[in-house]
Amino acid sequence: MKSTPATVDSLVFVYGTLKQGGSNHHFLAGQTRLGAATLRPGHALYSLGDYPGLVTEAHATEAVTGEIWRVTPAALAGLDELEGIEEGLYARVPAPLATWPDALEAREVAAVQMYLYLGSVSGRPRLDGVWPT
Ligand code: PCA
Repeated sequence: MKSTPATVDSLVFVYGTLKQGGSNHHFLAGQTRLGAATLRPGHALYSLGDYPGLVTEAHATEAVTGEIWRVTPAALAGLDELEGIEEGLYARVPAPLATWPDALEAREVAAVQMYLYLGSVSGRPRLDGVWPT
């Protein structure tokens, strides 16, 4: 599945290896960190080994934590490649935020996206909404 190519900068909520201090953070080199954020309930984070997977889970009550970044179209393309969007490993979808940085305008909050894991998390360790960096 192909995602729509961006022509302007995008806002991305990162919760895993892309976070500051994370193993894939260099993919965000030169991009702008706007601050910390949390997701609304209904999402759960699982460890898949070297990286986490975020899935929707109706009854999950924990707040998954992450960071909001403003990224160029070129950087976004690199992230999509890393996350295996075309292979269907993750999908880039709207991020339903519970809290966000002050720097974000209301209309920007609605535009934030995140990488949702599309594989199975059966038997994987469930984290409490935080991927350690
Ligand atoms: N990288 C993306 C999704 C999972 C991962 O490890 C992120 O940090 O948001």
